Amino acid sequence: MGVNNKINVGMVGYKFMGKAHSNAYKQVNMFFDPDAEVVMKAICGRDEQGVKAAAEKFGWEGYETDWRKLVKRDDIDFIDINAPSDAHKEIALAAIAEGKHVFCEKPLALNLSDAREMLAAAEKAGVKHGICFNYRFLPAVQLAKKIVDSGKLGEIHHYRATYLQDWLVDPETPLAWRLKKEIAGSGAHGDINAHSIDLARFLIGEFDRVIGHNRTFVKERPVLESSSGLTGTGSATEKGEVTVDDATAFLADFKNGAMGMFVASRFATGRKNHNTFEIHGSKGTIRWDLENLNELQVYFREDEPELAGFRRVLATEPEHKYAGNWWPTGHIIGYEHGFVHIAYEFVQHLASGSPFAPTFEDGVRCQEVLEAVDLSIERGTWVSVEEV
Ligand code: SOE
Repeated sequence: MGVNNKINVGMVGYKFMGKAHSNAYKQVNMFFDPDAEVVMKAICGRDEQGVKAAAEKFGWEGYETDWRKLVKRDDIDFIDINAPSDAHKEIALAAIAEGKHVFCEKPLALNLSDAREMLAAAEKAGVKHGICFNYRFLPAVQLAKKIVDSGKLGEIHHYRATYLQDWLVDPETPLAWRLKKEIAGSGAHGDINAHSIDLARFLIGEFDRVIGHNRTFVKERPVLESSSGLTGTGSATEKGEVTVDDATAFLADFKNGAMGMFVASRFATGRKNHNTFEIHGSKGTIRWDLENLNELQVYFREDEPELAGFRRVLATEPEHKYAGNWWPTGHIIGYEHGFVHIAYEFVQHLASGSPFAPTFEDGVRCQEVLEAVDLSIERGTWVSVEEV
């Protein structure tokens, strides 16, 4: 892997996730001791002025304006894809054909068949692959996983998740690429329920069946010249149709017998990035909220009755995975640190073959649940995840 113990990354995308991933690669070398140094070879984007400025600002050695050229470069070991969702499959298949390992933003693809094609291609080519479900890699979420796996919660009865934002509640917010089905694949459902589905699979296991419903509250929005990022920039000229969900909620049965409740919305006024889970077991409960990402609320029935109650664990101690790589006890970390941790683990996976998840397999499993919910909405009935 790599030359002189270096791992050379080429990245497609230079906006929001491009910045988050660039920051992650820079910080891996500074705060972790990877088995190979990450070299930020080239960042790629269609707009030369924009991608050139990003390369200089983010610290890339160079830039490309055509991903077809990037994936062919001999001085690159893996391709990081964080372009809009409709580009994931074509870029990944081309990179895999060139023998490149691939690290892709979520959701893996526009739909399940594309996601399955990407997984099959990566497995056939024998390249390594990963998907950026970054929230698994925050210390408090790693602690949640450790608690569940230890059996300290007992039998899991309920898993409740929300992913609530409100950046679309103003009907004058312009039509961005995330609101067009042909580019994003789906709206709040594929964008943020995807995270909740992955966290549930990571923490308590596989889904059995689902039933959902959804809304598109605002059916058309102002169209801007450049509909980049979350909301776009420029002056509105006309209105365009919103072709994705603004909110999707669903019930779930897990294979382990737990009951699931999920809701993702971009119209949850006042909630900015309210990614939460609460897990109720026969012996205790844990609750996590991205807006307080260093904290895990815990409740254990074994506590003395007069002292029973939820208490806050601050996951910033050396005992908490990844926390010790940053600062002394109690010095909290932020949203961007989950990306540094997943980047470190993927680089280690490439450099020394250490285990890595989530892979494209997890991307496919997530897409299966997403599409089972969509099918259940069409039919108005429960749908088994194995059916899609
Ligand atoms: C917008 O909903 C968004 O940027 C998602 O695309 C990310 O995956 C999530 O982590 C934050 O919100």
